[in-house]
Amino acid sequence: MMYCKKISLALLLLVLTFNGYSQRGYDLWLQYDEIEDQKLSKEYLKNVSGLMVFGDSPTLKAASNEIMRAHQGFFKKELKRQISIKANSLVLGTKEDLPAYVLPALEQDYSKINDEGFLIKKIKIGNTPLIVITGKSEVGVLYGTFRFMRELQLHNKIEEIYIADAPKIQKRVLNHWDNLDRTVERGYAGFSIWDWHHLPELIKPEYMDYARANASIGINGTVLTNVNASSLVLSPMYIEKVKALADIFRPYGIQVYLTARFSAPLELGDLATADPLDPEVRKWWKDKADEIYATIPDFGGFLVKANSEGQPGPNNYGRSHVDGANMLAEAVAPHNGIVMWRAFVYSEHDPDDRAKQAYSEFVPFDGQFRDNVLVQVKNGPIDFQPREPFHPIFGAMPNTPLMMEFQITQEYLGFSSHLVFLPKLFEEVLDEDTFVKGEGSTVAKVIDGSLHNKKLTGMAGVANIGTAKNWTNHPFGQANWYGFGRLAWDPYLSSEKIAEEWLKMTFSNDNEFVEPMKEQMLNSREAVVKYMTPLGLHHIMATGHHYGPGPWVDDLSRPEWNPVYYHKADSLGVGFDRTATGSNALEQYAEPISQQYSSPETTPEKYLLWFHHLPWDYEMKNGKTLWTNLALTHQEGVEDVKEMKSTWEEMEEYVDKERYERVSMLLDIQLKEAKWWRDAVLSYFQKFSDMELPDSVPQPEHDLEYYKSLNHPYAPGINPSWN
Ligand code: BDP
Repeated sequence: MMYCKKISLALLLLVLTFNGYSQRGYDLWLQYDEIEDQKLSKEYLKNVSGLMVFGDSPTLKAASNEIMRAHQGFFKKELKRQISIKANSLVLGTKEDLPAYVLPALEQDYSKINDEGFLIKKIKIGNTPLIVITGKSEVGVLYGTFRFMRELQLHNKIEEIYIADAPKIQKRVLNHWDNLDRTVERGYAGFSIWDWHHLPELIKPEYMDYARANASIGINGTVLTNVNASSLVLSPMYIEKVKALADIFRPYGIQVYLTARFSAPLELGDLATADPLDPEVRKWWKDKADEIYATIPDFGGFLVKANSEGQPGPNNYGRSHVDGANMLAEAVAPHNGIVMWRAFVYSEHDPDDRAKQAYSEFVPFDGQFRDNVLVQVKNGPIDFQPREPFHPIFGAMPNTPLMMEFQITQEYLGFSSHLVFLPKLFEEVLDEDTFVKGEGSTVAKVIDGSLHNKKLTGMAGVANIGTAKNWTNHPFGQANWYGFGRLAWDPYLSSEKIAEEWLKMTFSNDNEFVEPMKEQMLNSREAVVKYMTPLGLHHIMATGHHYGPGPWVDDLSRPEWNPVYYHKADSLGVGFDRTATGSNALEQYAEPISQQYSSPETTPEKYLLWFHHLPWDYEMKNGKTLWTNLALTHQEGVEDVKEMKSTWEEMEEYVDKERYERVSMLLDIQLKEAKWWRDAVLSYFQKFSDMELPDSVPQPEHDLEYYKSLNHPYAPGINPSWN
């Protein structure tokens, strides 16, 4: 009997421990860990003795529930709810709902924020000190609440707290490339979190936690379905399911959007055409929009991938992107909906450089889209590479609202196995100068609308979320979700600040942990560029799944699907000549970029082979040849991963066992794969350069044939319809 009890106790402990650990991963950056510093915790408790909420809408309930939960975590005791304001109350409410006697202390401040913004302010009413969290809307109050808790998580002082903050970008949207069968295109964290089969009845707690996490960083929209879309999601049965999700997300300020398959009128509507100028087709979309809005009144609108990679679109009927986008925009306009029309287009029938095609096709349409259309442009002109120059469209469509599309899922950056802190990449793109209106015309200013005075603005991130217990599989993948949200809120934030916040909120406030790990995170993006595609190389991943190196691939049906198209290596050299002697993609950039990058000597070396085809013995700035630099940089990438690993090994005491071990194992994979990249790419290019590796670069472990023979048919993230 005793023995049985012991076993069950041990089992219980095991279960509890296991749950405890998994819970840490599941809770993302909303850990609300106990504040152990007594002085600090006393100061907080002195300033927040109870909670007084004005208003009882679901959004304010969500805000107060979150505070209660956080307070419990920070101080291991419940926060008292009050029915009237007392000294040191934490007061929540919109401008409209706060009692009149509080407003004079805030009046000046409201002018500093927009409708989604918030104020957190320590005020005194007579002798009564209060901290007020307010905004012009309920969701503003919710954002302020999350911000207040972040201040506590970061152990910042609140004694004299004053924060006025508001999002600089309007549509801050996750794009889920989730299919209705729950596979996720380019998803590396399990299956889709949308359990379509059980919706609308079964509401999973994950839906709510997803909404909390997004609201905590200000994300206010989610496109539930893949850009390679199924029209079925627009059928009545699915609209009911979408409604169930919209109902859960609404209190958190999150609108749902769907991808619209352009041929839906044929597939669902029994029409003979999907021609956007056909009156019946236009009516079909209008009716469809009305039907959706009747069920989901705050539906956000549509995201569309048209005439790209085999998807149907207006070109099928001899019509343009403008015809297609405007037709859909007209259908959703009466309901305040928007259309996010993607500029990710290139064609196998166009012999021109793929990097030029989207610009060539879209720029002539500048100013012709309806005002509820955002043209959604990927950060670079090819496709979410470890490094690309910014997309030239950002400097060329001043009369069109342009939406940034980043990829949070790491399709070309090591899937969910590699630690790569993407805000560093995002920041690099946002800080680039397009020069469209002279110096200082940064991509960030195009996106936030300030450069061209645009009302409608947006940023999209292709989600890295799945059914993995910790959402993203790699614990550090969460930082990319977090960082995307933070930059969508404020595209001028530094990646350093984001890394620091995230580390403190997710793991530990201890500087001995935060400082070295922050440095590793900030280096991690450059590391992946170095071991995969240094010096401007791009798209040399194995094809299809994009897992691992494949610079040798040359046998795919479309020329621009083959890596050899991008590096153009031969015995004379390597790189894509995009200057006037080559494809002249460079002319799509404004002066002085087009001038500066036209010569290899004045091109930043990080973009060298993006714009130039250069001899293997070309002398670079450090006096060494291109070949030697290529080899050394790959090696540096490997060394960087080793350093990441050894830094992490010193962090064991700051991290729970499960997350510690998971990251350790993933770093082992990353190191193995970084070496694989170095060895495979260098053995392949050596065939052309015919030059020796520098001494400090180890000889590849295997010959080129070995690397070519590696085959990964079941690498994750592939759309099953491609098989
Ligand atoms: C590429 C992906 C492909 C997507 C496409 C897109 O390989 O799966 O469908 O982009 O963005 O990066 O439409």
